[in-house]
Amino acid sequence: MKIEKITLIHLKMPLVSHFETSFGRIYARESILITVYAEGLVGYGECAADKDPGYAYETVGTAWHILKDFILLELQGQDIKDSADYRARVANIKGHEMAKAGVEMAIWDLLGKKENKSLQSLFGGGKPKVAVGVSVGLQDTPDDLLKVIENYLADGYGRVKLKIKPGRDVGDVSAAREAYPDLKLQVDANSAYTLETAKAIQPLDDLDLLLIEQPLAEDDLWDHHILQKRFETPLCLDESIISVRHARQAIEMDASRIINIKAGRVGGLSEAVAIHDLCYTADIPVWCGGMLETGVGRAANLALASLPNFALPGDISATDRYYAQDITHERFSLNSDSTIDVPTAPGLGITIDDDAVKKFRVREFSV
Ligand code: OSB
Ligand code: MG
Repeated sequence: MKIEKITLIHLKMPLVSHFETSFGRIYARESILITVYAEGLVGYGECAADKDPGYAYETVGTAWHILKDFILLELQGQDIKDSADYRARVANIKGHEMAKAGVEMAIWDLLGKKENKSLQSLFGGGKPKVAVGVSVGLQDTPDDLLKVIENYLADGYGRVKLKIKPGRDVGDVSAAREAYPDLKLQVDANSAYTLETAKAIQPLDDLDLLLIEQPLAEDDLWDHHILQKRFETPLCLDESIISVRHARQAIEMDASRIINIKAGRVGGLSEAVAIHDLCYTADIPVWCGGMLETGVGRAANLALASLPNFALPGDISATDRYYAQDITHERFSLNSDSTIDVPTAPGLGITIDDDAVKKFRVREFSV
């Protein structure tokens, strides 16, 4: 596909409610919408990097720089065959997986449109709908937390993930478990602990949790292995897994008995599918993580999560949970069985609301 033009649009979209994790609170989500024009077709991608380097070192600012000054220059006027071809062309750029993944998503969207196939069918995913849950941010008090959970359960979510941090862990999670003895519950620390401070969360092991996500630092694979020996509850890595290689090493080390897959974090959908395949062979269940995506990234997550080894509910909630107004015409809604339908139209299966993009646009760049 001969690339004719690429546009970057930095967006800032208000969230319906603030989202707080161990690394901070946000009221709006910033991201980059990438539009690639080729052969009369238009492909869309979303760069998952956030405004601040709290979850990962990448930010909207670093991604903008890497896209504008490196990745786009590699692609301008080039004939790109597919995702593998694209990845080969950006292989000499170290790191910056979220920047790379944003463009790769647009290439998948173009490929699907060209071949008249949905992303789901290009990936070989079978499920018409995928099981989803909701990721609940830190609240001001345990009472507020119970109220928020109650509302999400009323919406129909069948699985809840609670964000934790030192001092806001065993108390909050015990309160939730006491109120909802049968709830599918899991926690995410976003790397807020060390082997030493993680002694405080040992009681979580008795709360019947599905998993404990990323308790230690992203570069602490070995310490996760040591921590796993203290827990019956499976540890699940998010930030630490940035490639198939990391996934293999974490599995061999028994540092991660379940893996959270996010295409943005691992450099794109192809790498995400490869991690899925590796875990399938290794008998390690996976689930699809989320990054408060717009409808663009949400559509990609749904296609990815339709692969067979996505055995646990994903952090892919309905559009309403995040945005009163989204940049896609399509809004994703929750079915009564805590699932969301996988898009079936060609490519990502979404269309862009240009007025919404204009409204949320911070800056724009084209080559
Ligand atoms: O760690 O999974 C995470 C959001 C932004 C950055 C990191 C994470 C998250 C979430 C929200 O937990 C998941 C979602 O609903 O999109
Ligand atoms: Mg996480």
